[in-house]
This record gives sequence, structure tokens and C-alpha cells, in this order.
Amino acid sequence: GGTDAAKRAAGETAAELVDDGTVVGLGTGSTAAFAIRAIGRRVDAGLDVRGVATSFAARELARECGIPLVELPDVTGVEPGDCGVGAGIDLAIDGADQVADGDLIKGGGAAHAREKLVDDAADRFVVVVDRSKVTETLDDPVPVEVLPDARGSVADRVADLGGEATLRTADRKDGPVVTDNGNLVVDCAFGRIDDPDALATRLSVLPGVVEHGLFVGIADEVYVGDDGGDVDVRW
Ligand code: DER
Repeated sequence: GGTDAAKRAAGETAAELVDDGTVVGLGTGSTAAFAIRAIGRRVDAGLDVRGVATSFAARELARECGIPLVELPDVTGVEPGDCGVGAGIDLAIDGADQVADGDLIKGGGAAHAREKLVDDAADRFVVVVDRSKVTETLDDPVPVEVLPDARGSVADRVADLGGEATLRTADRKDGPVVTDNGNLVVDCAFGRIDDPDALATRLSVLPGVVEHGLFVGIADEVYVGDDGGDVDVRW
């Protein structure tokens, strides 16, 4: 992956977009963590903000940093008996594993189901990456969260689509990675993905698929940090 300097530049620059009263989606991963820490420092300095975490890890880090948290249902939809729609999420800041022309592959941290909920619900979704994530065409494996019993049937259907599904095993636990939602992840290698939108649709309809890591047409801007601490704003 990229350098900390590049990740820090992207994350801290995006954190400057947060204003008093902002409801901000807090992303998962090491780059988004720089944004969360920067927002935490601004909360210490008096910033009035509410965070919506995209994972267990993001929630724990936000609490460590003193960022007041609300949950997605607190700020979306019309609660029964509520007089109006929730406050909504003004801005989401999140990382990515690969970026091509504003489309993303996410899910390296197996948090993409909740990330997509929060990132898509936000009025403005800013992706924070280092240069190593940017490419011409998406070609990384696509993480797919599946109901545990569906891991085989989804692998079969992924093969029909020309892909190869590999169950994501854990490092310091026997057996597979288990998501915050209690599901499993299969990483699906398709090689070059020339039509991410078509593949996203094909994956979404497979029985047993909870969420996949193709974020097509969701990002509003991509902040690309470099080792010199500069940030390129794209797409
Ligand atoms: O899981 C994700 O989608 C994360 O955003 C993640 O993959 C990016 O992690 P990084 O910023 O540590 O590279």
C-alpha cells in the first residue's frame, strides 16, 4: 500500500470539510483513520459534529477520539411519530482499495456492507486514498459479503460469470473472516473489469449475496494524497 504521509495528507485534508453541525460518515481503514483522528482533534477544539461509524473498528476509533456518535437510523428515514426526515448525513469520508474513473473497489477491511450504506446515504462522499490505489481500469478482486451457507452457491455463480471466488480466511483466528454482520466474505477475481456497473448488477442479484465491494457512481470526489503531503482532487 501507499505511504503514511500520503494517506495522512488525503485523510487530514478531507477532515477540513467538516463544519459545525455536520453529520459525518466515518470510514474504515488506515487512510480514513487519519480523517477520524483529525476530526477528533477538532472536536477537542470545540467542533460540534456527529459521526456515523461504518464499522466496529471505526466506531471504536471514533470513541477513542471523542467524536459523538449517532447510528444510521437516527439520521435517515422518517421515524414513527417523528415529525420529519432525519438530519441526513452531510459528508462521508472513506477509503478504497482501488479507484478508476471515480468507481471504487472497497472491502479490504470486510466492512463494505455498512460502508456502502453510509457512503451512499451521504449528500457528499469523499474518498481518501494514496496514489497506489489509483488505476486506469478496476482489476482487483471484488470482496463479496455472503450469508455463511451461501459461500458455495455464490462461488458457483461467480464462476459462471467468469470469476474465481476465494473464501477470505482470518489471520489470527482459525477459519474464515466473519464480518460485523456475522457473514463471510468471498474475494472474487474477475481480472480487468471493463463494465463495473454491469458486474455490480450481476453480483447484487445473486441469492445469498449481502453486499459487494463495487461502488459505482457513488463517490463525489477522490482525494489522492502523495508522499510530499500534497492532495490531488479528482472526479
Ligand atoms: O475496507 C475498505 O473498503 C477500506 O476503505 C479499506 O479497504 C481501505 O483501507 P486502507 O485505507 O487502509 O488502504
